[in-house]
Amino acid sequence: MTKIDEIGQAVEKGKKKIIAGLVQEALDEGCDAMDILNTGMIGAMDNVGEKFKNGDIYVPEMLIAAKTMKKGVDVLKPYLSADATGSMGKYILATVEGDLHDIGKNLVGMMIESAGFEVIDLGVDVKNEVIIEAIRQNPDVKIVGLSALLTTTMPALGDAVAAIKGSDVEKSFKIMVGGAPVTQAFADEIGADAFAEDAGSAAKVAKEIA
Ligand code: B1M
Repeated sequence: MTKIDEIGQAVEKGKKKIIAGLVQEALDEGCDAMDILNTGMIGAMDNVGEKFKNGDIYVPEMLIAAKTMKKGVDVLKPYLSADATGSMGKYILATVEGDLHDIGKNLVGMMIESAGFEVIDLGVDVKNEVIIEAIRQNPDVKIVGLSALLTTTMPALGDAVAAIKGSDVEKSFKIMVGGAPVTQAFADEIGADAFAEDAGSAAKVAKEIA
C-alpha cells in the first residue's frame, strides 16, 4: 500500500490521531501535496459519501472523517498556499444558509489565498444579510464566493445571488459559485458571474475575473 493509500484509509476510518504524522511522512518522502489532497483525501471523502448513501455508515462517522481530513489539510496548508499577499484584492467567501459543509469551501479559500487574494471567510450556514453586510463593510471587494454542497441548499445559493444583486450595495464585484451539485448551467440560471468546479479552478477563474 502506498503512503497516499494509507492517508486515504486513515481519513475514511477517521483516524484523527495518526493523520498528521502520515501526511508529514508522505511529504517528507516527496509526495506531491496536491496528489495527497486529491487522490488521498478527497478520494476518501467520496468513498465516505458513497458509504453514507448506501447506509453503511451514519452522520457521526461522516463527521469524524471530515475532522480527520481537516487535520490532514492543516499539515498540507503551507505546501498549498504560496502567495498570501492579498495583492489581488478581497474575496468574501461563505457556505450558504442551511449548509454546514466547509471542507471544500476552506480548500477554495486556501487556493484563492495562494492566488494572492485576501480571503474574508464568513463560515458556514451564512445568512444573506450577513453576506450583504460583509460586502457593505468591504466596498472594495473584488469577488464574493458562495459554496453549497447539498441539492437542498442549491435554492439558497440562488436566493443569495438574488439577494446580493437586489441589495443596495455598490455592485463593483463578481459573484462566483461552486460546490459538488453546482454546474455551469445552474450558475448561469441563478445569474452568478462565474462557476468553478474545484478549488484549483476557483483560483484560476478568480484571477481571470477580478
Ligand atoms: Co454531508 N452530504 N450531509 N456531511 N457530506 C454529502 C454532501 C452527500 C453527497 C453524501 C451522500 O449522501 N453521498 C449528501 C448530499 C446529497 C444531496 O445533496 N443530494 C450529504 C448529506 C445528505 C448530508 C446531511 C443531510 C446528512 C444528514 O444529516 N442526514 C447533512 C446536512 C447537514 C447540513 O449541511 N445542513 C450532512 C452533514 C455532513 C457532516 C456535517 C457530517 C459532514 C461535513 C463536515 C464539514 O464539512 N465540516 C459531511 C460530509 C463530510 C459529507 C461528504 C462525505 C464529504 C464532503 C466533503 O468535504 N468533500 C459528502 C460526500 C462527498 O462529497 N462525496 C457529503 C470533500 C470536499 C473537498 O469536496 O466539498 O465537494 P467538496 O468541495 C470541492 C468542490 O465541490 C469545489 O471545490 C472543492 C475542492 O475541490 N467547491 C467549490 C466547493 N465549494 C466551492 C465554491 C466555489 C468553487 C468551487 O466557488 C465559490
